[in-house]
Amino acid sequence: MRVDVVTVFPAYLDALDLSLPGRARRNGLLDLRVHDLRDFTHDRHRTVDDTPAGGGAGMVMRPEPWGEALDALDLDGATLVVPTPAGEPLTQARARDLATRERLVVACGRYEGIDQRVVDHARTRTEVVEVSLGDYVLNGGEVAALAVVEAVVRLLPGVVGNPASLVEESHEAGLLEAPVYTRPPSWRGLDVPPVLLSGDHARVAAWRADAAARRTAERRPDLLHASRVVDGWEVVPAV
Ligand code: 6GU
Repeated sequence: MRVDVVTVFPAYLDALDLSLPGRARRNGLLDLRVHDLRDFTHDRHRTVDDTPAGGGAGMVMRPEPWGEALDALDLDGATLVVPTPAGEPLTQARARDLATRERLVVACGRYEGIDQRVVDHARTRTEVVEVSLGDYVLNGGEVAALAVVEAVVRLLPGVVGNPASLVEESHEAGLLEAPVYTRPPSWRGLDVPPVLLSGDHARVAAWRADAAARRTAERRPDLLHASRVVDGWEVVPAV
Protein backbone atom coordinates (compact mmCIF):
# COMPACT_ATOMS: atom_id res chain seq x y z
CA MET A 1 0.00 0.00 0.00
CA ARG A 2 1.14 3.52 -0.72
CA VAL A 3 0.38 6.26 1.82
CA ASP A 4 1.15 9.96 1.31
CA VAL A 5 0.83 12.24 4.34
CA VAL A 6 0.73 16.03 3.90
CA THR A 7 1.46 18.08 7.02
CA VAL A 8 3.18 21.23 8.29
CA PHE A 9 4.95 18.99 10.87
CA PRO A 10 6.60 16.15 8.90
CA ALA A 11 8.62 15.16 11.99
CA TYR A 12 5.40 14.04 13.69
CA LEU A 13 5.36 11.09 11.30
CA ASP A 14 8.93 9.99 12.17
CA ALA A 15 7.39 7.50 14.60
CA LEU A 16 6.29 5.45 11.57
CA ASP A 17 9.94 4.38 11.15
CA LEU A 18 9.47 2.36 14.35
CA SER A 19 7.79 -0.86 15.28
CA LEU A 20 5.41 -2.58 12.92
CA PRO A 21 4.90 0.19 10.33
CA GLY A 22 8.69 0.62 10.22
CA ARG A 23 9.15 -3.07 9.49
CA ALA A 24 6.38 -2.94 6.87
CA ARG A 25 8.23 -0.08 5.17
CA ARG A 26 11.53 -1.95 5.19
CA ASN A 27 9.79 -5.06 3.84
CA GLY A 28 8.26 -3.07 0.99
CA LEU A 29 4.67 -3.71 2.16
CA LEU A 30 4.19 -0.01 2.93
CA ASP A 31 5.39 2.83 0.71
CA LEU A 32 5.00 5.83 3.07
CA ARG A 33 5.86 9.32 1.87
CA VAL A 34 5.59 12.41 4.06
CA HIS A 35 5.26 15.84 2.44
CA ASP A 36 5.65 19.33 3.91
CA LEU A 37 2.65 21.49 3.02
CA ARG A 38 4.88 24.58 3.17
CA ASP A 39 6.75 23.31 0.11
CA PHE A 40 3.59 24.25 -1.82
CA THR A 41 3.59 27.92 -0.74
CA HIS A 42 5.24 30.73 -2.70
CA ASP A 43 5.55 33.62 -0.26
CA ARG A 44 8.62 34.39 1.84
CA HIS A 45 6.90 33.35 5.08
CA ARG A 46 5.54 30.12 3.61
CA THR A 47 2.07 31.04 4.86
CA VAL A 48 -0.52 28.27 5.11
CA ASP A 49 -3.24 29.94 7.20
CA ASP A 50 -5.48 32.99 7.34
CA THR A 51 -8.35 34.38 9.40
CA PRO A 52 -11.73 32.62 9.22
CA ALA A 53 -14.36 33.95 6.81
CA GLY A 54 -17.23 35.25 8.88
CA GLY A 55 -14.94 36.04 11.80
CA GLY A 56 -14.22 34.12 14.97
CA ALA A 57 -11.22 32.82 16.83
CA GLY A 58 -8.28 30.92 15.40
CA MET A 59 -6.95 30.45 11.89
CA VAL A 60 -8.04 28.41 8.88
CA MET A 61 -5.74 26.69 6.39
CA ARG A 62 -5.81 28.47 3.03
CA PRO A 63 -6.93 26.40 0.04
CA GLU A 64 -4.11 27.27 -2.40
CA PRO A 65 -1.22 25.29 -0.82
CA TRP A 66 -3.55 22.33 -0.30
CA GLY A 67 -4.77 22.51 -3.90
CA GLU A 68 -1.20 22.54 -5.19
CA ALA A 69 -0.10 19.74 -2.88
CA LEU A 70 -3.01 17.47 -3.80
CA ASP A 71 -2.57 18.25 -7.52
CA ALA A 72 1.13 17.35 -7.25
CA LEU A 73 0.29 14.08 -5.48
CA ASP A 74 -2.31 13.19 -8.14
CA LEU A 75 -5.31 11.96 -6.18
CA ASP A 76 -6.51 9.81 -9.08
CA GLY A 77 -7.40 6.38 -7.68
CA ALA A 78 -6.41 7.35 -4.13
CA THR A 79 -8.64 7.67 -1.08
CA LEU A 80 -8.20 11.05 0.59
CA VAL A 81 -8.35 10.78 4.39
CA VAL A 82 -8.94 14.07 6.19
CA PRO A 83 -8.64 13.88 9.98
CA THR A 84 -11.03 16.30 11.69
CA PRO A 85 -12.95 16.33 14.97
CA ALA A 86 -16.01 16.86 12.74
CA GLY A 87 -15.39 13.58 10.88
CA GLU A 88 -16.94 10.12 11.10
CA PRO A 89 -15.49 7.98 13.90
CA LEU A 90 -12.41 5.95 13.01
CA THR A 91 -13.60 2.44 13.82
CA GLN A 92 -12.10 -1.00 13.23
CA ALA A 93 -14.63 -1.43 10.39
CA ARG A 94 -13.37 1.81 8.84
CA ALA A 95 -9.75 0.66 9.24
CA ARG A 96 -10.59 -2.67 7.57
CA ASP A 97 -12.23 -0.80 4.71
CA LEU A 98 -9.28 1.58 4.27
CA ALA A 99 -6.89 -1.41 4.33
CA THR A 100 -8.45 -2.58 1.04
CA ARG A 101 -7.38 0.62 -0.77
CA GLU A 102 -4.29 0.73 -2.95
CA ARG A 103 -3.37 4.25 -1.93
CA LEU A 104 -4.27 6.65 0.86
CA VAL A 105 -3.48 10.36 0.97
CA VAL A 106 -3.80 11.83 4.46
CA ALA A 107 -4.27 15.60 4.67
CA CYS A 108 -3.38 16.84 8.15
CA GLY A 109 -5.09 20.09 9.06
CA ARG A 110 -3.94 22.37 11.89
CA TYR A 111 -5.56 25.34 13.58
CA GLU A 112 -9.35 25.44 13.10
CA GLY A 113 -9.11 23.20 10.05
CA ILE A 114 -8.73 23.32 6.26
CA ASP A 115 -10.88 25.56 4.02
CA GLN A 116 -13.85 23.27 3.21
CA ARG A 117 -13.46 23.92 -0.53
CA VAL A 118 -10.31 21.76 -0.54
CA VAL A 119 -12.35 18.74 0.55
CA ASP A 120 -15.31 19.63 -1.68
CA HIS A 121 -13.00 19.97 -4.71
CA ALA A 122 -11.16 16.72 -3.93
CA ARG A 123 -14.54 14.93 -3.71
CA THR A 124 -15.16 15.77 -7.39
CA ARG A 125 -12.06 13.74 -8.32
CA THR A 126 -11.80 10.93 -5.80
CA GLU A 127 -13.14 9.24 -2.67
CA VAL A 128 -12.80 11.39 0.46
CA VAL A 129 -13.30 10.30 4.07
CA GLU A 130 -13.26 12.75 6.96
CA VAL A 131 -12.41 10.81 10.12
CA SER A 132 -12.33 11.69 13.82
CA LEU A 133 -10.42 9.87 16.54
CA GLY A 134 -13.07 10.56 19.15
CA ASP A 135 -14.96 13.21 21.03
CA TYR A 136 -12.12 15.39 22.21
CA VAL A 137 -9.99 18.11 20.65
CA LEU A 138 -6.48 17.70 19.25
CA ASN A 139 -4.41 20.52 17.76
CA GLY A 140 -4.11 18.94 14.35
CA GLY A 141 -4.52 15.85 12.24
CA GLU A 142 -1.02 14.41 12.71
CA VAL A 143 -1.85 12.17 15.67
CA ALA A 144 -4.87 10.93 13.72
CA ALA A 145 -2.63 10.25 10.70
CA LEU A 146 -0.42 8.11 12.95
CA ALA A 147 -3.50 6.30 14.23
CA VAL A 148 -4.93 5.70 10.74
CA VAL A 149 -1.62 4.40 9.37
CA GLU A 150 -1.01 2.12 12.36
CA ALA A 151 -4.58 0.77 12.41
CA VAL A 152 -4.59 0.15 8.65
CA VAL A 153 -1.06 -1.14 8.07
CA ARG A 154 -1.33 -3.91 10.67
CA LEU A 155 -4.28 -5.28 8.67
CA LEU A 156 -2.31 -5.57 5.41
CA PRO A 157 -1.51 -9.16 4.44
CA GLY A 158 1.94 -10.17 5.68
CA VAL A 159 2.43 -7.30 8.14
CA VAL A 160 1.36 -9.04 11.35
CA GLY A 161 3.22 -12.35 11.73
CA ASN A 162 0.34 -14.38 13.15
CA PRO A 163 -2.97 -13.40 11.49
CA ALA A 164 -4.86 -15.23 14.30
CA SER A 165 -3.75 -12.44 16.64
CA LEU A 166 -5.80 -10.00 14.53
CA VAL A 167 -9.00 -11.97 15.10
CA GLU A 168 -9.23 -12.07 18.89
CA GLU A 169 -8.63 -8.40 19.58
CA SER A 170 -10.78 -5.73 21.12
CA HIS A 171 -13.27 -4.39 18.55
CA GLU A 172 -12.67 -7.12 15.93
CA ALA A 173 -15.51 -9.13 17.45
CA GLY A 174 -17.47 -5.99 18.27
CA LEU A 175 -16.64 -6.36 21.97
CA LEU A 176 -13.78 -5.29 24.20
CA GLU A 177 -11.19 -7.98 24.79
CA ALA A 178 -11.02 -9.95 28.07
CA PRO A 179 -8.12 -9.09 30.41
CA VAL A 180 -4.84 -10.90 29.67
CA TYR A 181 -2.18 -12.44 31.93
CA THR A 182 1.21 -14.11 31.62
CA ARG A 183 3.77 -15.63 34.02
CA PRO A 184 4.32 -15.70 36.97
CA PRO A 185 1.05 -17.32 38.16
CA SER A 186 1.21 -15.26 41.36
CA TRP A 187 2.61 -11.71 41.53
CA ARG A 188 2.44 -9.31 44.46
CA GLY A 189 -0.29 -11.43 45.98
CA LEU A 190 -2.39 -11.34 42.78
CA ASP A 191 -3.14 -14.62 41.00
CA VAL A 192 -3.79 -15.36 37.35
CA PRO A 193 -7.44 -16.58 37.19
CA PRO A 194 -7.05 -20.36 37.76
CA VAL A 195 -9.22 -21.28 34.76
CA LEU A 196 -6.51 -19.83 32.48
CA LEU A 197 -4.02 -22.32 33.93
CA SER A 198 -6.44 -25.29 33.72
CA GLY A 199 -5.49 -26.36 30.18
CA ASP A 200 -9.21 -26.73 29.44
CA HIS A 201 -9.55 -24.78 26.17
CA ALA A 202 -13.35 -24.80 26.19
CA ARG A 203 -13.49 -23.40 29.73
CA VAL A 204 -10.85 -20.79 28.85
CA ALA A 205 -12.87 -19.71 25.81
CA ALA A 206 -16.06 -19.52 27.88
CA TRP A 207 -14.31 -17.48 30.60
CA ARG A 208 -12.93 -15.05 28.03
CA ALA A 209 -16.30 -14.65 26.31
CA ASP A 210 -17.93 -13.89 29.64
CA ALA A 211 -15.19 -11.47 30.73
CA ALA A 212 -15.38 -9.69 27.36
CA ALA A 213 -19.15 -9.33 27.64
CA ARG A 214 -18.99 -8.02 31.21
CA ARG A 215 -16.22 -5.59 30.46
CA THR A 216 -18.03 -4.29 27.39
CA ALA A 217 -21.29 -3.91 29.31
CA GLU A 218 -19.50 -1.95 32.02
CA ARG A 219 -17.23 0.24 29.91
CA ARG A 220 -18.85 0.49 26.51
CA PRO A 221 -22.59 -0.26 26.72
CA ASP A 222 -22.91 1.70 23.46
CA LEU A 223 -21.33 -1.31 21.67
CA LEU A 224 -24.17 -3.61 22.70
CA HIS A 225 -27.65 -4.34 21.30
CA ALA A 226 -30.74 -4.98 23.42
CA SER A 227 -31.78 -8.62 23.36
CA ARG A 228 -29.64 -10.98 25.50
CA VAL A 229 -29.21 -9.44 28.94
CA VAL A 230 -26.53 -10.30 31.54
CA ASP A 231 -26.66 -8.42 34.83
CA GLY A 232 -28.94 -5.86 33.27
CA TRP A 233 -26.67 -5.39 30.22
CA GLU A 234 -27.12 -6.74 26.74
CA VAL A 235 -24.05 -8.68 25.54
CA VAL A 236 -24.66 -9.08 21.80
CA PRO A 237 -22.14 -7.01 19.85
CA ALA A 238 -23.69 -4.37 17.61
CA VAL A 239 -21.46 -5.35 14.66
CL1 6GU B 1 -8.93 13.64 13.55
N1 6GU B 1 -8.35 16.02 14.51
C1 6GU B 1 -8.36 16.95 15.48
N2 6GU B 1 -7.78 18.13 15.25
N3 6GU B 1 -8.94 16.78 16.65
C2 6GU B 1 -9.50 15.59 16.85
C3 6GU B 1 -9.52 14.58 15.90
C4 6GU B 1 -8.93 14.83 14.72
N4 6GU B 1 -10.18 13.52 16.40
C5 6GU B 1 -10.54 13.87 17.61
N5 6GU B 1 -10.16 15.12 17.90
